[in-house]
Amino acid sequence: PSLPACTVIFVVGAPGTGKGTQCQLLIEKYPQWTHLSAGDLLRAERKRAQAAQAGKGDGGDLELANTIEACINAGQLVPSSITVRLLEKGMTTSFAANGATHFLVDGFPRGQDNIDAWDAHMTPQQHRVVKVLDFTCPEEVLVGRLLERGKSSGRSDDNIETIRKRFATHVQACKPVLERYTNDGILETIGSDRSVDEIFAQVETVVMESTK
Ligand code: UP5
Ligand code: MG
Repeated sequence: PSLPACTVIFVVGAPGTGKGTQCQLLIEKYPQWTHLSAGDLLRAERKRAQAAQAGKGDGGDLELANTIEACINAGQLVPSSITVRLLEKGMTTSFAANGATHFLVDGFPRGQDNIDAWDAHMTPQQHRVVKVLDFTCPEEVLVGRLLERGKSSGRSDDNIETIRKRFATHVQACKPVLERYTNDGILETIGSDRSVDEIFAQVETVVMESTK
């Protein structure tokens, strides 16, 4: 089935600012929201295609998997067409499975090219972006969090070299995103050098206000 009118909140900010953590807390408390992490979708797509190549999965495109792998390991952005396709598929699948119409899109958009691809594929009527949460935190705090997580995350980009590249990409690409949604009047900056609970109290308030 095609998607009805949906409500979208983008959750952006540097690596390690707690995008995933806060989205997870929000969906636990408010099950009408669905969490779609662009990074998780890309990692799942990579895995699916790699498994298919090894003869275990249900099909997949090795070239696609290699592109995703190379970009993630270099801390660079995956081509927008791939990411937007996965997000659209994620929304459609969630709607078909459980009627989901409220989406927290985590880790996207990360640059002008992402915005352009979203605007080209999605219609404002059907995919209404009501808020953009921008998490901010000093980089040295984030490096500490990511190195700690890297001990157990299994993520190929949680090492100091790639972490540095992820920050460089973020700094270089994020400006037009913040400008665009500031102009649209929907940007909310959320200081993330605080406890998870303190941040969540603000996130929760903003999300509730924006969907009243
Ligand atoms: N933690 C969380 N909150 C804390 C707090 N308040 N105090 C102390 N610790 C806190 O948190 C990170 C760690 O910090 C965890 O251990 C957590 O417990 C702790 P998390 O919630 O995971 O932060 P998050 O912001 O989600 O960090 P993540 O590493 O996922 O952010 P990235 O933006 O780097 O990762 P993402 O998965 O979005 O993207 C990965 C790569 O995919 C990108 O580099 C890029 O190559 C590619 N990508 C695209 O190309 N396009 C996209 O649109 C998306 C991704
Ligand atoms: Mg994340």
